[in-house]
Amino acid sequence: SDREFGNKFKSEPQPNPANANLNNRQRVLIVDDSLFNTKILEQNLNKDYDILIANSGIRALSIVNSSDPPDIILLDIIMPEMNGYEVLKKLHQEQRTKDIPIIFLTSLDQAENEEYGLNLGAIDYITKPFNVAIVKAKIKNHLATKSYQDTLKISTDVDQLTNIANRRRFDEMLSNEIKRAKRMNSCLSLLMIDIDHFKMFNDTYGHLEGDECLRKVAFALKNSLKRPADLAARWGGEEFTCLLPDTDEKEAAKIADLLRKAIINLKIPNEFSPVKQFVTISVGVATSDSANKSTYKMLLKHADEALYKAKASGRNRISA
Ligand code: GH3
Ligand code: MG
Ligand code: MG
Ligand code: MG
Repeated sequence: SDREFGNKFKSEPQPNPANANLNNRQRVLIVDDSLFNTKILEQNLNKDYDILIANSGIRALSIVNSSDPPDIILLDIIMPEMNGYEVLKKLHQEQRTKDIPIIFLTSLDQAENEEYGLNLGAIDYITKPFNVAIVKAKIKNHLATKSYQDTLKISTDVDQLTNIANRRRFDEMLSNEIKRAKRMNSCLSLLMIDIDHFKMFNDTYGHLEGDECLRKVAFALKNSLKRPADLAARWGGEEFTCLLPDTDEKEAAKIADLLRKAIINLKIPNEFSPVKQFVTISVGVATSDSANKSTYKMLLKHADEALYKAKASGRNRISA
């Protein structure tokens, strides 16, 4: 129940994205140039879903791109300016919108139209005149599949304990960003972050407090990164990484120091720590600059070595 969910994640500053939709109604976008059709559909669906309406393909694209994408789209085909096939193609070109299930709802009742629509990637194809009960049942089934897929996607990309990106997600992003940095001739920085004397923290306060500390640190790291392209991830254990595209070493060192301060400012007691009375981190900085390109392995190795230096020279500091 919601109550259990609330207790389990009580200390969690943000809801688990896997469950984020529990209280929110799913959103259905209806795209049809006929006001009569949109009205009928809206009246029959608005008890169960939040309804968005677009009376043209262009309008549909602007709705999808200006807010959170809907969970499913009912899409007419024959419309002025841009037909439904074109709308689907555009949505499938973008990472952000390519997984929204689309059901064609159309008066084109020829087999070749249906075959074409399904081959373009529509999840279903319903011809007009439609039976409202069947449309409803199909939407319900497709939405169930979609939310199952969303849950799976989150569990492959998100670390269970801390709710930030996991190692798999980080590896994927790092490979992409290395390619992009080469293509664009830009810098790419990577931070390797390790909590200082965390074994002592666990020994003093117990593993449950340890887990709580990891969640707080993860949340603070993620929140301290201000640009949407930056990524904070849990590398494993008490180690975290940040990926900073288009960031040179000087700038990366600045960000690393901001993160270091953000963690001290959490004021999580670690009273026997030789470093400070609070939980602290050490950070290793590695940069692949536009002149001196690095590979995946080189960046990680450099960041690791820098982290080791930060540890050896006293902890609660950054090193490049
Ligand atoms: P250093 O300053 O050199 O990094 O010392 P440290 O004690 O942090 O390093 P060490 O690698 O010896 O200890 C890491 C500790 O992190 C040991 C392990 O029990 C703890 N740890 C790793 N993963 C988790 C976790 O998921 N939850 C909790 N509570 N502790 C964890
Ligand atoms: Mg039409
Ligand atoms: Mg460690
Ligand atoms: Mg450590």
